[in-house]
Amino acid sequence: MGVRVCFHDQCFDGACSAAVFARFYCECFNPAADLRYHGLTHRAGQLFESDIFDSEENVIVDFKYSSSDRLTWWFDHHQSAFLTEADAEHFRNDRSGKKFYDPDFKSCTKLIAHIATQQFGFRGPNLGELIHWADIIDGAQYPDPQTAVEMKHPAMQIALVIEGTRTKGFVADLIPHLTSKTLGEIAALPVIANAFKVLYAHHLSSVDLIGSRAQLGEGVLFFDLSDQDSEGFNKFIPYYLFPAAVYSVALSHSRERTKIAVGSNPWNPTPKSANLASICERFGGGGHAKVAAISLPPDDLETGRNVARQIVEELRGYAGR
Ligand SMILES: [Mn+2]
Repeated sequence: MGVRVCFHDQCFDGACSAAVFARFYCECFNPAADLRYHGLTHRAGQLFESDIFDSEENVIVDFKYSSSDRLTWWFDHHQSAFLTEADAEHFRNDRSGKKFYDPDFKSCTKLIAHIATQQFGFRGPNLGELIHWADIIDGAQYPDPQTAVEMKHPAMQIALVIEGTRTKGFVADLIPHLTSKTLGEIAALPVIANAFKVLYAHHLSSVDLIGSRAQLGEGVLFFDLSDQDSEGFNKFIPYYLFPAAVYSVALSHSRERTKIAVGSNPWNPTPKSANLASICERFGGGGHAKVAAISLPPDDLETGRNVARQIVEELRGYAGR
């Protein structure tokens, strides 16, 4: 019996969702199922290749809905789970009892475990650690900035490798390990440990760089990395280095865009009344109330600097209140 499990690629929660679904399916439906994993990424135009749902069971976890009649299982928790209103309508009319959506869950991994346990009697021994960490990482629910930035826990090391490895099929090949090993055992696999070493060294250099560039004034941290071609940095570094920061504004630049990333410090108890999404929307960006961003064309670096400066000024008004 072929089971095609499509999951959100290069995402710790996506990989863990596929692993928990696999365990659920084997325990509750068919222990001899032939599971094949396929990573999905967001891209312009057609989201799913036409021949992707080619098995007896076709599953999507932690990724957008498809109205294909070949799709047999679906789990997601993203705010934007439906590409069109027609897809949302198709989902609302589904009577299969095998498609589930709940945006209140911090991780799709926990959503699958919850539904499988409540509705199908799934027991899933030894999956607690995986579910716990998927929920922390995907929901950014770290107890402190050290956990997020020092990456001492195996879950954080695996997550860095999953997010930072571009090799096609890499995460799909990792999922059988996630179904059967502890996170400590997986982090110790040479394929993970070696990749982690390289990515962690890069991470440490961005910690140093942000530390040397950032300026904190009236609760707002600003740093400019636009000369670096390094758009990707761990977004908790600012608060790890500067616990007194309430808000952070970062300017970065890559071949694709000039970016202004605006965030707030989840560990600083100062009340945060600024809505960062609304602020960024005024400059053509968007996001969430607590973290948002603006992307400009790569050539608009001067505009980017200006916008960043204006936002820093505005946030100083909020942080001081
Ligand atoms: Mn997710």
